[in-house]
Amino acid sequence: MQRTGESVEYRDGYTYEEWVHAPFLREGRQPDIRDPRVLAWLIRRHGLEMTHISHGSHIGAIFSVAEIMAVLYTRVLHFRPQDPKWAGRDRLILSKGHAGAAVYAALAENGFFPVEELRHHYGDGSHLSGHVSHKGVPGVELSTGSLGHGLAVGVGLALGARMDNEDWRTYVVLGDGECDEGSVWEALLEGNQFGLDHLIAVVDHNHMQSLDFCEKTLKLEPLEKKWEAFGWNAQRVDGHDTDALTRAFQLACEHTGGPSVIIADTVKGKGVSFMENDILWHYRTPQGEEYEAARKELEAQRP
Ligand SMILES: Cc1ncc(C[n+]2csc(CCOP(=O)(O)OP(=O)(O)O)c2C)c(N)n1
Repeated sequence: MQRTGESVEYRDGYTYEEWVHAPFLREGRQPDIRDPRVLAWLIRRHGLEMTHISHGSHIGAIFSVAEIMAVLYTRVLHFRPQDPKWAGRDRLILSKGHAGAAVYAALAENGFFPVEELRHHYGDGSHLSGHVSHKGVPGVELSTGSLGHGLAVGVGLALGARMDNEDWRTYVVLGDGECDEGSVWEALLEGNQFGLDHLIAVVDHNHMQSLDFCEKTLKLEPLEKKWEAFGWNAQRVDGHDTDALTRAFQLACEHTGGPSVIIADTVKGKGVSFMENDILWHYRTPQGEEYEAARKELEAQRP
């Protein structure tokens, strides 16, 4: 990382980390990041603050994937923050790379780099680019942002692990609009052909893409049946239910003989009433009264 993550005042006498953690600190406790509901809340709260500071986009996409990322980082992935390149780690690719703030937040909260770094997201001199980047950011496996490539890389990683008799798994998180890309379906064919049972995909199925609903753009339903037809073991779950997601990952890990997908039904903008299911919040940045209203709503929901 280029910056040092120095603790300086950010707002109202708080450092950036204290400002985001404030609802917990006011109660005399620290957030328990091993609880997926707490980590999901932190991902949303950082996502709001980071897009607010940077005037960045994609808050709706960050909010829809929060529980998926939180369950991965609390219940599923094997990783070592002090040894990010540990050979036995599971590999995670966020193929919908525009939601990179969700990964950065999860990594910082888990100690891969200082939480204070998050305030420089999208800023000059920071490695925390808007679309997720592995350059200079410990814990990120692959830079993404051009949609449709993550699953093919995931196939290659899973195949390589198999050839090396390695036991780690590869996880790839895609958007549903991203599934419009033909390259996704080529990767599905390959994952099936090679019988990659250590490859698990998750589709953040928020039913929206950048400018409209998926079904009004390019019809995807019945999505799990399409993945099944391509030979994948498919499950469909509530993508905001951390217990349901945990169980789905367990079942996917137990499946042998071929790859698995979890189609996670989610809500774009989940967590802030006026952002939910409103396509405006794909690109709109939270500022002024909208930022304050969103912050109050999130703070009222802290677990
Ligand atoms: C190859 C490519 N084409 C277009 C874009 C522009 N783009 C950025 S986000 C987005 C919508 C993605 O929708 P979805 O995969 O459903 O993700 P969501 O934001 O809904 O989570 C598009 C089209 C891109 N990043 N890459």
